[in-house]
Amino acid sequence: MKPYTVSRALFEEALRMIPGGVNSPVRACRSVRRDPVFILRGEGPRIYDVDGNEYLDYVGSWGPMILGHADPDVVAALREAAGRGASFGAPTELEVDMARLICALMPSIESVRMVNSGTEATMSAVRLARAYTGRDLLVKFDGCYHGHGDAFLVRAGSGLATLGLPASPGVPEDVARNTLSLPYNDLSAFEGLMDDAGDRVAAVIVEPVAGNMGVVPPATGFLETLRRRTSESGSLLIFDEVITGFRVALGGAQERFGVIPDLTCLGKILGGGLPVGAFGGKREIMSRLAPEGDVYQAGTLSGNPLAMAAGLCTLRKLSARGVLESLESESALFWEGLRRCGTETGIAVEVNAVGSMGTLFFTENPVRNFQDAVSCDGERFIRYYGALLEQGIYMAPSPYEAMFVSVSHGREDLERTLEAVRKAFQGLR
Ligand code: KE4
Repeated sequence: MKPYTVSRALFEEALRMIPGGVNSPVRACRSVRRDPVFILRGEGPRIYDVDGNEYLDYVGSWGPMILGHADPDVVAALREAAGRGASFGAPTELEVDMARLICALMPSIESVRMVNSGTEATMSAVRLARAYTGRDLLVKFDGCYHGHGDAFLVRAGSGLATLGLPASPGVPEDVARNTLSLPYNDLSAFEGLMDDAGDRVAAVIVEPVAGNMGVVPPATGFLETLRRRTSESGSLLIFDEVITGFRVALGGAQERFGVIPDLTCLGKILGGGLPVGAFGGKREIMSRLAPEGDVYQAGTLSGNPLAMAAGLCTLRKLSARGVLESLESESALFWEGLRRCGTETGIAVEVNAVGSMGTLFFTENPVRNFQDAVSCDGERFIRYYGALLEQGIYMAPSPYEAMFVSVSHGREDLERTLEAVRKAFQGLR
């Protein structure tokens, strides 16, 4: 790799004006003890840093870039929309097109509201659930991350887990006390809580496939039990599909696993790389939202034409015959290849994956919840991360994130990555 001269100079200047030098904590690469590289551009599965280094990218902007970077059709759609004006603060046809497409792809969504981030989607969905049920308690699961809204910063995953922050200062006690967090996949803990307090629970929010403690699939019966007990208790089930939506199936995890939530939160892929989020569900619930109802939620740039144009183009390309199926089968070969790298080099690894999202854990035990994830070998991850980066493979700088295969990753890209992983593992022995 070429020296990171320009990245280092930019980071030094950024540190003087931006907290931690980054606009989102996990980008700072602190947990892997490196300074971040600054990215100049991307194309397909590749990104290029400001020092002229090339990388195969498995972060994909943390999920949105499922088609790969600078997809020509998405760029053309963006150019065309930008030429007509970036934002009007008034309804546009693109928003109707997007609502129609979301409702068609996810039939549990009869009505949907666009917002500008996954965090806005989840915090709005919880406010709506509390209003609709007249209850306050929120149930989440350890290691799941639903954005940085106050209600969610309790034993959360992603950046909080990466930085070892169990919660966050600034969240008032009387907010945190209304959020109960249980071990993911722990049916007895959940059943016990619902036995004791189910009639006070406004909503249960879950990543139907966890992606923020590393990837952890739902155990058999987990989602079904959440569905059954929330229905019985009059609580709402909220699927946070910000990562899984349009990835693990066009209709998200709810299509893949056949469990239907009351509300769904979306983001990432939905905007094709532009700032976007959405939440939706049964019309009876959504009709409580202003201006139809009395639950307030708003946003200057919600449904803005640029994000709609990029998102519509992305979803339409994903919906083309065979695209997701091919991504799924290529990804399955890749995850199997990662497991084989461990076997061939004698490095104990577990690879959890659903569709094109997956995580490699340095452990010889299954990883079924947050406690399992934090028990993995963090030092090995740090050495693995650095060895891959030096070989031009760009992974998430945290063991508590997903890696994403995109439509643009070719078989030879994946093979090259496996070769680099094999070399990295040899250096770990
Ligand atoms: P945003 O507010 O960052 O758009 O979305 C929050 C969010 C909600 N729900 C889930 C399941 C999510 O994964 C996220 C955000 N994901 C992280 C990475 N796993 C964003 C990366 C970052 O914080 O920089």
